[in-house]
Amino acid sequence: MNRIVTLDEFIIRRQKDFPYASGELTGLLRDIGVAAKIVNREVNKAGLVNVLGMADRQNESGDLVQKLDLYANEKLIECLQNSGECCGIASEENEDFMPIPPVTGKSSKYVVVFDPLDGSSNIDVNVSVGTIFGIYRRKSSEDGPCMMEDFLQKGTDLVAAGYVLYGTSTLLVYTAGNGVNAFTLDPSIGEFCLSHRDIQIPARGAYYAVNQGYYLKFDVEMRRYIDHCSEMNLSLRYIGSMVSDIHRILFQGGIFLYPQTRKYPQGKLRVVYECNPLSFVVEQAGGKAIDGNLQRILDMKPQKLHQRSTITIGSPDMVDEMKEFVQRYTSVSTD
Ligand code: P6P
Repeated sequence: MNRIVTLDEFIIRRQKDFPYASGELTGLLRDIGVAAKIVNREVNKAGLVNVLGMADRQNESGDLVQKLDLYANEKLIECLQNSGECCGIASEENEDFMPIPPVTGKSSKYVVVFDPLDGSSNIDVNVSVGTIFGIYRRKSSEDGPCMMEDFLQKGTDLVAAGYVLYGTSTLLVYTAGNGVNAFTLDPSIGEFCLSHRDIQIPARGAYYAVNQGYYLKFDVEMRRYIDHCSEMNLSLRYIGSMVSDIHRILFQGGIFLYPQTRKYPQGKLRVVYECNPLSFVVEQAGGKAIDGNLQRILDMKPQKLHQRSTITIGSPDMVDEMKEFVQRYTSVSTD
């Protein structure tokens, strides 16, 4: 039987791979792991809490019932604030970024971005949701508080990124730029344990993920590509939770698309909180991620904190094929 390797042990062991690591990144990843355990506890009883909350607006401990994504947001902020391992936070739930004053007098060199509970509309119907996070080295001077420039960095500048999937089991998947590893929460010991080492996304897969309901709203070349997926007998798997859809593709191969629509002419998904962290993970596993202009997502320089983008992400051969398909169709239609 393989020896259990906990997330903490793995992170600390990997820290030795970075001779100049100060332990701050290790501390940050551990803080996110703690927050994930706390959120997981509430997600697992959310249906119950929602029912109790709807009955008398209070849960069993007498606290006002909070929407779960606000709860997750608060817990992540709390865990990151108390440790002092980062000097700033930007959350999809908050309009602006939050400077974090030094806890022990020393200023941290990292900032953290996250979507505390992606796909939270699925909670009420017991479908998987997830937390997405990314960690950047600050660019502003360590003499003062973090600045907006620290959060508007390209995805290529990410130091670490990952997600927590609250599904049939709870997984934490992350990369620090040297491969992707997954840890499954063992509730009996309250630890994330290494369960999938050095994940490699299949070059192609049997699934495509897109909101088929928007088919008639997509540009014609995107509709033709989606027709091509059907002609290739791919199976459509789309549950409205990006973390869950990407997780399936990371493990089994496939392609996820969120093209532009009239409602979301720039695309719906957020560059800082969703596209960049998940694209970093997928690229580290051998996959690809491009935007509607067929440009690499990670090369994009965000101009605003809540900037949105179109995205095609997944197996490398399928993303390349989609790119060629769209280029060929666009060139033919503009000739
Ligand atoms: P639509 C959830 O709200 C989310 O941000 C992603 O997790 C998900 O992939 C997407 O939006 C679903 O959007 O427009 O298909 O419902």
